[in-house]
Amino acid sequence: MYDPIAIKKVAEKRALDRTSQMMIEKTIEDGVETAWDRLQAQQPQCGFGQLGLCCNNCSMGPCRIDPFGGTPTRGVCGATADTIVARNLLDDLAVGAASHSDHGREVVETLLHTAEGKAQGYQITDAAKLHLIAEEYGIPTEGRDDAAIAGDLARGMLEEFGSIKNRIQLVDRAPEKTRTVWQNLNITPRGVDREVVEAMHRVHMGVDADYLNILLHAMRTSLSDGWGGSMMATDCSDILFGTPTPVRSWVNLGTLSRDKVNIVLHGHNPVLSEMILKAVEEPAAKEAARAKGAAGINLVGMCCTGNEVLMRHGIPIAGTILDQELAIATGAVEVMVIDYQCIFPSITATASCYHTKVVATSEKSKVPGSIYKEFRPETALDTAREIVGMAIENFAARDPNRVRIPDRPVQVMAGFSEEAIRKALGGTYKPLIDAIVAGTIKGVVGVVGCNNPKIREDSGHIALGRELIRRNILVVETGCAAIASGKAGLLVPEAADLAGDGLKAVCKALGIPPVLHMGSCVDCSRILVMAAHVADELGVGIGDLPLGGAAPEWYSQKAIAIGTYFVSSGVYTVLGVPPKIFGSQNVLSLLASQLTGVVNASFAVEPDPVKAADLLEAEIDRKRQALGI
Ligand code: BF8
Repeated sequence: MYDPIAIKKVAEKRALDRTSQMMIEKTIEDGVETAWDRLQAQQPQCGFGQLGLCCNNCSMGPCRIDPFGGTPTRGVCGATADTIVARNLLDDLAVGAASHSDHGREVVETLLHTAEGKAQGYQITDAAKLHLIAEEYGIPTEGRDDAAIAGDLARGMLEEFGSIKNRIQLVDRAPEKTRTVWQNLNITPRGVDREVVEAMHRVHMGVDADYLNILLHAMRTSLSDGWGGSMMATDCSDILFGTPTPVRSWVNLGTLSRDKVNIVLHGHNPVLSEMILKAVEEPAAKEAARAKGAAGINLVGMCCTGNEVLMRHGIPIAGTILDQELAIATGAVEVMVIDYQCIFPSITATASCYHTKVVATSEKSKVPGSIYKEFRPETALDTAREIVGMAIENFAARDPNRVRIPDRPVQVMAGFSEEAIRKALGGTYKPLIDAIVAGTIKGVVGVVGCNNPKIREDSGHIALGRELIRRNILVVETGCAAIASGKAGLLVPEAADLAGDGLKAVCKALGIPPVLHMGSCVDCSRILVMAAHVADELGVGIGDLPLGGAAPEWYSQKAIAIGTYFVSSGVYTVLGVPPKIFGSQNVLSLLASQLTGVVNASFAVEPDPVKAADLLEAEIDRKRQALGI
């Protein structure tokens, strides 16, 4: 017999949000394993691995280096701590850059299929953005139809992946001063695939042994993601599905419905989620759901694909990466549709404790125990209808006695694309710049990234976000960080009351929240574009701006890529979870201090959110001073 008070205490320790806590309690009562239980089972975690000192790259190993200066000091091949730590970091970063960029490639391919009339259910929604980007690529637009322009643009972008040009096009969006820094360091990204392939080459035994050289390539690889693969994902998603504008919706596990068929969209690519949304909205689907005794169909998002449909359509979002098992534990999810990234391989084991069906849709991301429905642009809508039909059928299998859904979803305002922010400011960044110069707003910090069961869910994001806005620092967010802020009520204009007087006045005047939801993780590219516009208006580089970045609860390789392209672009970035680099003093001091002399930004590691806010504010002050404001 469980002790309800003890269970409550465990839940409170694991998560900040009450709805997540309620479902953690249910997982314990139901005997369902979660990431927190698995983290506990892994204790103590490998100390060599945590320091980055374990090398498992080849079969002369695995090797490890004594972190206390004893032996062994080298792996079997002769690699030192510096080499091993730097190589492991590049390896992780390349995985992250590849994940964002491969997602980007699929969106670009869908644009191409759409242009060629081969994609079922897709269309060009934002023709104005299509024209603007086509012009950047030097593609003629005058007198041509959108399909022809889109075809040329998609082909031009696909060429960027295996480019032979030595420089990707979207780099031109960066301010000249920032581009010059990259040129001088020889880290201007050449092609998205090229940088990742070269990273894989460099980490092979007997190739790059110079930690500095390895880290420079890590920076270049990250830039090919931020200003390449991710930026293309954002741009082409906007062209296909619309550029987000402010929209109201709801967030947390309370968005699941007691009397409707619940479908959870989990993963990253809007190419999938947009079609499921279309299929759900068809009258025939609604009718079929009613015929099965349901009050309708309730579509909710999870993780970044949830952010995509929240941003563009106001579809409610159930939660972050750590909420995926908790959503199933409500006992009310008929189908969880997955594509890729941040999907626990154990999700089907969780689903098997209830009636939930997990439907995998990507050929590159299959999960044992799931039902596989391959999603291809040519047959997308048919497949989406089939998946929705499966969910409706499964409603009858729901056991009402095992259903528990938390009350009270929280309202959010999302949809702050770079274009929407500029529009809210009256078409130019001048009002924001004026407010920054006047000190009404001290600076801007991008709080991004994941949840990690090592940190009480959402607590890092929320404490940091609140601390920053209190100090008159505008916060822009993506990914799970933005979802966390939504749950805590920071994504509504009324949250301006929690901000310092200056930021509060600006938010009230514009009717915007002090924490702006800018989208999914690939949409960190929106933050780069916003920074580039502001820098251009001031005639400086991004590294000169009073900006900061933070990933208080990060876990993924993608977050390493994001953090590194932030820093490489000139944005000082504070991590709340230590990266696996503490085994090399040289790597540490390069990333945490020496980089400042080169890109005017560096990394810091600070798990305490208030101290992290201190660091970010100090950096903002340093940059304000240098700008003479
Ligand atoms: O790409 S923030 S846990 S869901 S990796 Fe994953 Fe991290 Fe969430 Fe989105 Ni991003």
